[in-house]
Amino acid sequence: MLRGADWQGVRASLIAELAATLDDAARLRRETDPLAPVHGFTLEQAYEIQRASIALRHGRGEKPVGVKLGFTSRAKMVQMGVDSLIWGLLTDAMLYEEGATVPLDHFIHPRVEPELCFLTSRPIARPLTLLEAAGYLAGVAPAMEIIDSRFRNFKFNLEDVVADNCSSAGVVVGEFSPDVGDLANRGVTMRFNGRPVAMGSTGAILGNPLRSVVQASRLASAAGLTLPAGSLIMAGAATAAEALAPGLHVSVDIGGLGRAEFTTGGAI
Ligand code: OOG
Ligand code: MG
Repeated sequence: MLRGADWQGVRASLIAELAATLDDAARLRRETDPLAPVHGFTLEQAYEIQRASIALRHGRGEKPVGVKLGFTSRAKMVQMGVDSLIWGLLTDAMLYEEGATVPLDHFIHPRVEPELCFLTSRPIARPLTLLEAAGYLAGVAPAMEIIDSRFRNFKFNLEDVVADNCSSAGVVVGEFSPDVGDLANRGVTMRFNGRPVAMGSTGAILGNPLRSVVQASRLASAAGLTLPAGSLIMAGAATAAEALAPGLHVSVDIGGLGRAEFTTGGAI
């Protein structure tokens, strides 16, 4: 029988192994089968796998740039069949220049979704209230997230998507505006080659996307992390995601905040 210390060792090596599986899948653009149903890890362990996979990226020189929230809107929960708010960690390798070409051969089966991106002005080291949140922000920008689940056919349960760093793959951020006070009902339109493919309101994000900052502060504090000044917080998608294909001009317009855009290049 394994004693306590041995169990710890077995568990730690399984977490490292699953983190490497997901990291390889992302690096080599190779889908993997679901892991949670086979290995039966908990949500807490899923976050440990996520941390371990991000540590592999940091080991290759990638730098932390902020966090992303997932499933902050009904539209996303319904599309993916997962109904809990989740969060993942962003690195500089995931930043794609706004207005530029995003090579699709970096991904397995990429999708894009319209978001808002916050920029923090002060370190966040404790849970914030909604009233406090604006005081910790330097600005907000129209943004899009490119998600690319490492799981076959983009199918996963809650534990698997958390272990997979919440499908994080790319972030495109437009120009920051300093006015973060009144974001609860701005129109959101995402277009492919000028044709609207997703429309909604920023209110779809937790009723008010500033709540994503509150949630990020809570989640980071609970995990013992401080978000440094200058961190990005991706608020979560306002609408369902759309599959990307080569040769698209992709844009998002957010009322009063302007536009973010990119084109897709290369084959998937
Ligand atoms: C998981 C990530 C969800 C969002 O904005 O809700 C997410 C996924 O849909 O693959 O990023
Ligand atoms: Mg997202």
